[in-house]
Amino acid sequence: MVCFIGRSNVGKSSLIKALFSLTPEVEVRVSKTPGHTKKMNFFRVGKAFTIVDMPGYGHKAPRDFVDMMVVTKIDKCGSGTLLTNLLNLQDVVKTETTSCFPQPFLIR
Ligand SMILES: Nc1nc2c(ncn2[C@@H]2O[C@H](COP(=O)(O)OP(=O)(O)O)[C@@H](O)[C@H]2O)c(=O)[nH]1
Ligand SMILES: [Mg+2]
Repeated sequence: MVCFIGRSNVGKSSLIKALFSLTPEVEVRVSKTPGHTKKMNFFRVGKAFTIVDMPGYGHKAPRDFVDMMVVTKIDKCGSGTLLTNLLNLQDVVKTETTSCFPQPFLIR
C-alpha cells in the first residue's frame, strides 16, 4: 500500500491522477477548492497494490513528514526561484532528514 500525504492543495490528487492515467480503477477527484479531499480514498490497482489519496495535512503536520519529498507545482515559479528552492531543499535533505530519497521528484 502506498499513501500520498502532504498539505492540502499541494497537488497530491493531481499527481496520483497523472501517475495512474492509464489505470481506469483509479478515479481520483481533483478540485479547485482546497481541502476538497476529506476522506481517505483507497484505490485497488490490480491484485496486490493499493494507493491511498489522503486528505491534506495543515501546518501542524508531524516533523518527520519532511522525510517524504515530491516537489509539486514547479511551473508556478521562475527558474531562478526554483533553483534557490531546490538548493535549500538539498540542504534540508542533507541536514534534517534521515530516510528521504536524495533525488527530489519535480512535478508540474
Ligand atoms: N500550476 C499547477 N497547478 C497544479 C499542479 N498540480 C496540481 N495543481 C492544481 O492545484 C489544485 C489542487 O490540486 P489537488 O491535486 O486537488 O491537491 P491536493 O489537495 O493535494 O489533493 C488544483 O486546482 C490543481 O489543478 C501543478 O503541478 N502545477
Ligand atoms: Mg486531494
